[in-house]
Amino acid sequence: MTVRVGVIGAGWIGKEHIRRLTDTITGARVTAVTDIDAARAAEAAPVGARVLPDGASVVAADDVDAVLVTSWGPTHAEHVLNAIAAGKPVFCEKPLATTAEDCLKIIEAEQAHGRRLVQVGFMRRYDAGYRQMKQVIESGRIGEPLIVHCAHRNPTVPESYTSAMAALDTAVHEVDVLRWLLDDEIVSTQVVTPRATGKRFEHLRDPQIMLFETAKGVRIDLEVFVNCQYGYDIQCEAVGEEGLVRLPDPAAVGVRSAGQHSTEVLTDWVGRFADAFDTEFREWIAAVDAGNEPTGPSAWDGYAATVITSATVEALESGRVIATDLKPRPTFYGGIA
Ligand code: NAD
Ligand code: ISE
Repeated sequence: MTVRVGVIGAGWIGKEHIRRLTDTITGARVTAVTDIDAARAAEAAPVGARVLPDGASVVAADDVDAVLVTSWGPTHAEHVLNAIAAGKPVFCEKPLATTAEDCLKIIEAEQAHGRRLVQVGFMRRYDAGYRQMKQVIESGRIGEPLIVHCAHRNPTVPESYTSAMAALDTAVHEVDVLRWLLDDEIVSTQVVTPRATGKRFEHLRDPQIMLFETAKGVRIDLEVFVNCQYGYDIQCEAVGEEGLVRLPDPAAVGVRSAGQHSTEVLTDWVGRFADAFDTEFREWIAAVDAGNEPTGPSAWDGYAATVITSATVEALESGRVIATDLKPRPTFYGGIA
């Protein structure tokens, strides 16, 4: 069967995912697209797809089996709740919702429905390097993890990017992937700010060093540096009792030329995680097609990420260590991973 997908939000990543569902993944077809900018929706809609006036009409459409939400974060909760009410599987780009209250409404609605319908777009869980790291940690080869060192660097960000977005928009990926990698929960968060780079818009705190503590006592340091200039660079190294495991850099040829040996550094997340996005959608479409619950990041993971990143913003603004204060995890959502 072909899964017929309706897309809400035809901006940067909406277009990327429409292209992916149309040209890369088998078993899916985009049948409806909407955007508050109708011209953008028309431009992004593949041949044969209808342009609909709003998210509610996409969710309700008879030729839409599953919904993809790629609109702005503050609009996600409304679309996800509509999809749950219609009993349709919904893939929501991160964040699930911008407030803990809205995430909890989604969690309640999904539990009332009785089975999982929601998957959140934390694609790093589908990256081959992170998956290998998880296998090594679970095999026990490095012993119990004790410390994780991470860096999340973007070359530049636009003037609209705020200091809070370092946690809410950027570090949110590490928050999710580390909870999954360690099978552990983040219980406190703190931010320290080194000397600010001169290559930033004046209002922005950049770089930031985030310090997380997990329930098992693992300490995580994460450098978020969104004006690093040189490229898009994701680093992660877990140190255990008997060894360490490090995220591989993307494969790149070594070039020897003009007296130098060099390898390329990628410049954006689109290229760095292209394979992860493909795998993420392949697995999601396969689950929808088989009538199974999604196996990827759940509404609970989306809730946890929103609570932890919001606490990190509070930590930045107050200079204090902030407890993350998550609600007890419902059995409906199983274990951390
Ligand atoms: P964007 O601004 O390029 O696109 C968003 C689009 O949504 C715009 O075209 C806007 O007109 C439309 N829109 C907004 N509200 C709408 C609504 N209620 N109904 C229909 N359309 C609506 O933004 P983007 O970079 O594509 O980001 C979109 C989402 O994807 C964000 O939540 C962002 O955090 C997430 N994102 C995830 C990743 C990742 O690595 N997984 C990367 C980039 C963006
Ligand atoms: C963006 O929204 C993403 O999700 C990217 O993966 C991240 O690297 C970037 O910092 C965010 O702004």
